[in-house]
Amino acid sequence: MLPIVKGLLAGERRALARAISIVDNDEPESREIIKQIFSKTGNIRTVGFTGPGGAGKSSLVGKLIPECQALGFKVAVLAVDPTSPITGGAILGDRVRMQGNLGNQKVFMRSMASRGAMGGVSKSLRNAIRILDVAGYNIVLIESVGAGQLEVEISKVADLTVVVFTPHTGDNVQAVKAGLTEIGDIYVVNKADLEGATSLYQTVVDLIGDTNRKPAVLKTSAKTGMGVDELAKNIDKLLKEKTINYKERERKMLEDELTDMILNILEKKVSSMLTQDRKYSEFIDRLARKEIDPYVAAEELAGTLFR
Ligand SMILES: Nc1nc2c(ncn2[C@@H]2O[C@H](COP(=O)(O)OP(=O)(O)O)[C@@H](O)[C@H]2O)c(=O)[nH]1
Ligand SMILES: [Mg+2]
Repeated sequence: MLPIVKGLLAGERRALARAISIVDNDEPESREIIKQIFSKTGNIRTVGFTGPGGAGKSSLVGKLIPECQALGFKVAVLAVDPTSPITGGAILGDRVRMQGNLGNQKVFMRSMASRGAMGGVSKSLRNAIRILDVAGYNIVLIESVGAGQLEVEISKVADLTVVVFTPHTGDNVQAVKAGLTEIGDIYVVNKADLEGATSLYQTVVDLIGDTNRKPAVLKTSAKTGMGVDELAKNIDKLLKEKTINYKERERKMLEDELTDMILNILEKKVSSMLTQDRKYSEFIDRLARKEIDPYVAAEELAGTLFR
């Protein structure tokens, strides 16, 4: 067994931080670490937090940490920001710690950059979650700092997704509609201490709360703490409900992961085959001379690759 894996199983923080760096940077050792821990995984639960920047995700996660700990969870927090060159907690350092977690020794917090190939975020995250799992954590709160594709990638690895809105992020109805109506298991209108929160809450209930899925819609204030305990209870309840079918869910997640990994391998293989194939540049020449069209060129080339 690798010393770092021994450290992980013993719950050593340095081993944990190092192991997460290794998978985040996709270092060669990741493969051996995952190989040695994989059979021991499957116990941790994951909650993703998404929503516009400034909605209060970090502040809310900061307040949720002690609430989740009070419910008996051993809590870890991951912030994912592929646009930031900084790793190791700098992004989280600000808000989460400010929310009274500075002396909270039990929580593990970490930022991940996960730049690189498409699917890179999901890959690093899946492996970081496994590492936290064998290190004894049983819930991980994942904050997505970016938007769009990142939200989709995080929802692929999260058991539950919490979407956070706030009355002060521009056109609210647009924000509510913009692709976030499908992914949330819980919707939160944060900054309930500010004006406009009640009307936004009503908007969200009208647009989302009444759909077939009937997701919970809650009001919180990360500033005053109002509603945070309710949010923690809802998360706990939903995780318990989903745990009933957990093996099924895990199977689906593993299927997604396997597909991602195979596509990744094939993409690399095909790129290198193409660049080495003389026919490839011939076809490009013929395309440039307009002797053939792109459909014919692509089909013929693909045909020769997979003969
Ligand atoms: N008034 C008020 N301000 C809040 C609340 N939650 C967060 N904020 C403030 O909103 C800003 C953005 O919060 P942050 O947690 O960094 O948002 P994130 O970008 O979604 O992570 C900060 O200045 C917070 O102090 C809240 O419930 N009420
Ligand atoms: Mg944040």
